[in-house]
Order: sequence, then C-alpha cells, then structure tokens
Amino acid sequence: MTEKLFLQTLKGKKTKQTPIWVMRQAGRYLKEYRQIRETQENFISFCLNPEKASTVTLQPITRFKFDAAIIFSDILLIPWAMNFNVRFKTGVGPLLDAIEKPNMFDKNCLKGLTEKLSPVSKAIELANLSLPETTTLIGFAGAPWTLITYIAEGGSSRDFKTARLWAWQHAKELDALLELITEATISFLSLQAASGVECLMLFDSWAGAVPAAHRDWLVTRPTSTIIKGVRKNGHQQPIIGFPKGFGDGLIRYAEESGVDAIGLDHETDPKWVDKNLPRNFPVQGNLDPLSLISAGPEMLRSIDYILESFHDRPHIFNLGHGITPSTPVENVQIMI
Ligand code: 1CP
Repeated sequence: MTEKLFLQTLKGKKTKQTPIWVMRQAGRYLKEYRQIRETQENFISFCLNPEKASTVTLQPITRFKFDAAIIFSDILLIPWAMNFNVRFKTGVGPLLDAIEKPNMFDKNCLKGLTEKLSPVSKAIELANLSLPETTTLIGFAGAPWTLITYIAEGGSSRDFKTARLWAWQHAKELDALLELITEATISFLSLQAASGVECLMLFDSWAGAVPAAHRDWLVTRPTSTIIKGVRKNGHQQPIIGFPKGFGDGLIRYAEESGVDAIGLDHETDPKWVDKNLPRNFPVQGNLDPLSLISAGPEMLRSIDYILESFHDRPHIFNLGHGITPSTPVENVQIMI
C-alpha cells in the first residue's frame, strides 16, 4: 500500500493532490454531532466516553472523506486531570476556578493523570477499528501557554490580561506551572501515540497574546521540550504545531521548536509564509472559517490563492481556526 497522502505531506513530500481536513470538524455544525451530544449533558463525561468520542470522530469522515480524523476530546482535559475544577457551561464555554497566583500547585497534581485520561486511549483504539485505510488519525493537546490562559482567567478571555500579568509579575511561579503542564502534556501525547494515532498536534490557540519578548519562554521552548519528551518516550509520529497569531514569530518557531509542520491561522499571508519559512517545510491551513458561511466566489478565490501560494511546498489544506457552529454543511462540500 502506498503511504497516506497526509503522512507523505508531513514528511516533506509534495503530493499531486493536496490532503484536506478541518479543525473542529467533529462539532456542532453537524446535526449528527448535536444529536449524540444531547445524550450527555456533561461535556467532560462526553469526551471521556470512548464509544461516543470515537463515533463523533468518525462522523466528518463518513460525510466528507477527509484525509485526517482528529480524536474527539478537548484541550481542557489536561487541566481537568490535574484537578483544576473544569466544567463547561452551555452558552458560556469552559469555566475554571480562578486562582490569584500561579503558585498553588506541586507535582501531586500529576498523580494518576494517565489513568484519568485513559478513556481517550480507548477511543483511539475504537476509532482506528472503523477508519478507512487512507485516513490518518490525529491525537492532540493544548500547548502549556494556551492552557495557562484558561487557568489564569478562569475560562475564555478577550485580552488574556491575568496570564500576561503573571508573566511580568510572577515569572518564577509561572515557570514552575509551565513545567508541570509541559510534563502532563508529554504524558498525554505519549499515551495517545502509544494508543495508535499516526500524527500529533499541539494547539497553541492563544500564542498571539504573548508579547514578542516572551515568545521563546512561553511558546517556542515549551513546545521544544514537549517534542523532545515525546521522542524520548520512543514515539516518532510527526508533530504539527499551531501557534495561532504568532506572526513573524513563526520564523524562529520553525527553526527552534522541533515541530514537523506548522498550522497557519487566516491572519497570516500564505505568500509571506512561503517566502519566509524554510523550503519544503510542511504547512497546514489557512482559509478563514467565516468564508464558509456564504461560500461564494470570494471563498473560492481565497482557496485558489492559498493553493497557488503553496504550489511548491508540502501543504495540508485546512481552515485558519475551527469551523464555526453556524456553518451550513453543504458549504463544506463546496470548499472541498
Ligand atoms: O458542547 C459542545 O459540543 C462544546 C463544543 C466543543 C467541541 C466540539 C468544545 C468545547 N470542545 C470541542 C471539541 C474539540 N476541542 C476538539 C475535537 C473536535 C474536532 O476538532 O473535530 C478539539 C481539537 C478541540 C480543541 C480546543 N478546545 C481548542 C483548540 C482549538 C481552537 O479552536 O483554538 C480550544 C481553545 C478549546 C477550548 C474549548 N473547548 C470548548 C470550548 C467552547 C472552548 C473555548 C474556546 C474559546 O475559549 O474561545
């Protein structure tokens, strides 16, 4: 059997056909997702139900035949497993108990982490039983900085003020918390790698909030430590980094972090990327998810621009961020 398109691309090969998948492809824009989601009120329990999690992982593959499936879970499972009081409130999103200073934690919170997250491993095994031969299964985690923004703010945030203040006012304590989460992330990604995913992705969704002076400390170096840790545990799967909003920080990130590919947000010009990242460095992205709401000629032109910019570089087509719940499903087919 020839190797999957998606994996060939991550190894730096330009394939004739561009592989495609969509961030948050298993989610609320699908009626089959909403239907099964209704069967379980608690979102964490839903993520930790291997049958349900593997079923929703497969839904977008059945519908659209994407080249990759991403195991259904959430980046906030790590803080949950570290005993932060994580819950999801309908209409609001994630909520955590806000903490004043990043100094309230020690290594004890890592106890039992892999046992608590073992349902994800079971979901991976189940999903692998039903995935088409040509589809790659992706495992993932949130990067430490992005998780810290949720811990600091007690949920989603607009300006990430508390997390940024911690960096200036409580650097030492923040660094210790960063280290704990880094260790948890190595364990969780290694667990997923051992359970049968063929690719890993690290979501640093709020990397753009980090001041340029702190990019190495809070984003690039933790990513590098995580990748070295996963490799040290014997896992060789390619790793995609997604430092959303990182701008020109991508140049150093590509050189220093050790990721095999970079996910691009829609604010980044693909022509700039092609000019500034090393030749043959694989990229993923970066259509604006909101272009799918109307899916008109402007969307098609934007798709052409992205494909044309990366015509000479290994490229996985994707959005620049997650697909939104209000996207009409038929528009996804137009994009494909
Ligand atoms: O009730 C529901 O259905 C809640 C909606 C939902 C879904 C579908 C949440 C809550 N999480 C998920 C699944 C999810 N989350 C996946 C797997 C599904 C897939 O991609 O197909 C993945 C990869 C994530 C990752 C995730 N969760 C990120 C990183 C990606 C990104 O969008 O930047 C982040 C930031 C989260 C946090 C999160 N989870 C859910 C919500 C509402 C939020 C908050 C988002 C925010 O702060 O804006």
